[in-house]
Amino acid sequence: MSSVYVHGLGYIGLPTAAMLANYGHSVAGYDIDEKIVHELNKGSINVDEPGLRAFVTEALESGNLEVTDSVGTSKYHIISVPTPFDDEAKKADLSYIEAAGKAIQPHLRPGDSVILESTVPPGTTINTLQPILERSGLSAGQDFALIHCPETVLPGNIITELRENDRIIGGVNGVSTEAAVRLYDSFVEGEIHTTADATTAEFVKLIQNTYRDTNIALANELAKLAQDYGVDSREAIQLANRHPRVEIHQPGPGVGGHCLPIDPWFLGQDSDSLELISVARKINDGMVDYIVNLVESELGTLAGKQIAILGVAYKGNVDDIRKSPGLALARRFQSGTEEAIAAVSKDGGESEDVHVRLNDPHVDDQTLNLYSIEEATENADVIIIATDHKKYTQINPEEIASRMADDLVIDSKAILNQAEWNDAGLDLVRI
Ligand code: SAJ
Repeated sequence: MSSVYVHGLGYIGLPTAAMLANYGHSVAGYDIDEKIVHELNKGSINVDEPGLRAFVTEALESGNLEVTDSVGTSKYHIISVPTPFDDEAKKADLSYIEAAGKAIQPHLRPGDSVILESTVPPGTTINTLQPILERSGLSAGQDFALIHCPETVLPGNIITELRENDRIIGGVNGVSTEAAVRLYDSFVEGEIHTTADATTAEFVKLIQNTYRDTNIALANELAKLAQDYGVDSREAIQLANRHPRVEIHQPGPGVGGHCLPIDPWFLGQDSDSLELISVARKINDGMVDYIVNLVESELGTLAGKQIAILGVAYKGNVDDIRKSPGLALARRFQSGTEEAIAAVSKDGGESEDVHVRLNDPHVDDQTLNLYSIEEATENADVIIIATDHKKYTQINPEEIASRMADDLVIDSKAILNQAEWNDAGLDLVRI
């Protein structure tokens, strides 16, 4: 069994470090954030993911996983640090990868392997990481192995997917690829696929998420078309998907998280060929406006209305609020639509604020003013389901109906039972 350093103990690095340790490797988990290291050493886990606490505890208690605030020598170095996105410039911030490379470089020895798992624009492994590591005087592919092996796990199902998903491994040469295959082979139960170079592996990761984002944009456009024709988009998509070669995704309030809304831009960062993909991004981001306009047309005006948004996590049953459609909706409502403001000014009245109350049973974020479901829906003119949390399917529509000031419910994730909510006297509109 090998010694492995995992650089970055977030959503991917922490479960990866624990997985390797639980498969017998001697693992050092390193993070630049001393608080994370300190808390982990006390047994407190910084990532909310089903089963992860027990999994990490097992790794720590076995003695195979050590969490440390310094970098040392190791046969393998896995880099799983964030690649933040500069929204204005539409560019990846590679500073964490550069910092990881600089931290590894003085400890690099002949025969070692460096594996980049972070999602990056094509070419990052050879153009950004390789030159930094080669400052050691060692040559990538000759003296040390350099590989890109993208992570593909779904938040909410990380431990299972780490083990069961196929992996794509692209080294800077065959020797590099083989070195990484030996490590991943020790715990991956899915198939391991190799590519001739690191850039292909980077590209593959990005097109997986881009496929999903673009497909969701298609679903969102179809949902709007369906509404124009009085068709239930969910039923139509379900029926269309009965065809053996059709797999349309689900419409919703937009695409959140740190992957799907960002990776398409990484793909286009050093190319002029992004067309369909950037339009898809616009369609998905535009779902927030679509919902605001829908609510406004149903209620007549937004002025003075009370709006309950259920769900600020970017997707169901997780606590992650990065690029949350629910929060984007709240911001959009609070800024008011131009039409609403114009209508109010035309009447000569004062612009009345829109009141938004947020609820999310999975999110515990001190920066957000969150309400219980009861508080959020009290006197609400409209309820918007923005996240498909399982808990929302258990809400009693009768109770909700007795609390609301009006009867509009927008179910943007199609999780509520249409008949039951209509029977409770509520006007349920699905996206
Ligand atoms: N969404 C829809 N309609 C759908 C599916 C998803 O609107 O039919 C929305 C979700 O509500 C959410 C967003 O898309 O707001 C993203 O959710 P997701 O579950 O599609 O994906 P992520 O971001 O949680 O994880 C993705 C996964 N990629 C793919 O499925 C191709 C995961 O496997 C990757 O490892 C992860 O990105 C990553 O780290 O890149």
